Amino acid sequence: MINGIISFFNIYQEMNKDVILIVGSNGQLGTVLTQKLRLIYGVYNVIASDLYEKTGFEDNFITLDATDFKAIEEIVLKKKVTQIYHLAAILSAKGEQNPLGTWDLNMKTLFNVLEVSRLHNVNKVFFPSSVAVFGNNIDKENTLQSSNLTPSTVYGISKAAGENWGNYYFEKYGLDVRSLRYPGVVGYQSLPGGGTTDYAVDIYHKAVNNEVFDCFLEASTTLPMIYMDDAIRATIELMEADKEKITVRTSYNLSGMSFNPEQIASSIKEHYPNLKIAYKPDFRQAIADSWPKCINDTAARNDWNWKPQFDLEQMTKVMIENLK
Ligand code: AKB
Repeated sequence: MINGIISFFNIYQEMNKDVILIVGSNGQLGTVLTQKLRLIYGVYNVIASDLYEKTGFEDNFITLDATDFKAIEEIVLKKKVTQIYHLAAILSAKGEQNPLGTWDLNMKTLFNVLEVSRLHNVNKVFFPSSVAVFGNNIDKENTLQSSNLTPSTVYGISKAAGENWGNYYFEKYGLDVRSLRYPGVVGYQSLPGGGTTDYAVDIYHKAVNNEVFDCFLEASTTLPMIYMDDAIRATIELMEADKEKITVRTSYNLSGMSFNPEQIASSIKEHYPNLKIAYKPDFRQAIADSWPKCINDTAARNDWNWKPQFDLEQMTKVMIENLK
């Protein structure tokens, strides 16, 4: 009798649980998203994958090169994957060192994920886009959802194209692709790599280690940013929203806060008054200058009730508490 109840429970659980594959789980967002999704769906149902295994993250991990279609297909079939979060990409600053290689990698991995999902009935796909899809010809103070997309980097071009491919797969094949245009993400749990907004994470590490911070942007360069908890919550809220509520099938503008290097430094100086900054703008200045300062995310707020919770002061407090 008890065995019968247990096996009924197991079958019930099997039938109702999504199996999620995270492609690019070692990255800044992937590291934290994997942990959060595992709290909701369980470790067994959230498969982490990346090019190499990271110490401390070996549970339910598969080594995966996402440029290899067959390798993704094999995991999806073997593990009966129902959702894919495709996080692997080369970011804005690093991408400019190798434009064609960046285009190849960002697009090939996306096509592989979309095609495998279409062929093998994956229910939902998440594709991260970015404020990098915008370029110089927009209103930078209140960048609307419908603003022109004229990106200044190959990363931005690949994200703008990716958004349109997501929309195409939805319109043509009914594949439920969902996407957010992330601002710069700031968190203590993981390090970004190769982005233009990375300075806003690095500055906290330098402050708590009492080191001078060399800032590659000018003091007055305002950019849209978001605290990690808000970024993760937005991602999960979008993915769990009812399908009929999703009216934007390219990618939703997403806003958290906006600040410049001088403002983040002042908020850190409340805790570390001796923080020293040397401003040494490099090629990343031109990238930052082409991006919005402040994002209008009315569509996300209206469609699935998005609301950020962290401002600069609160973010600085949590960052310092966790890093020091
Ligand atoms: C970058 O700086 O490239 C990323 C982004 C804003 O997409 N953090």
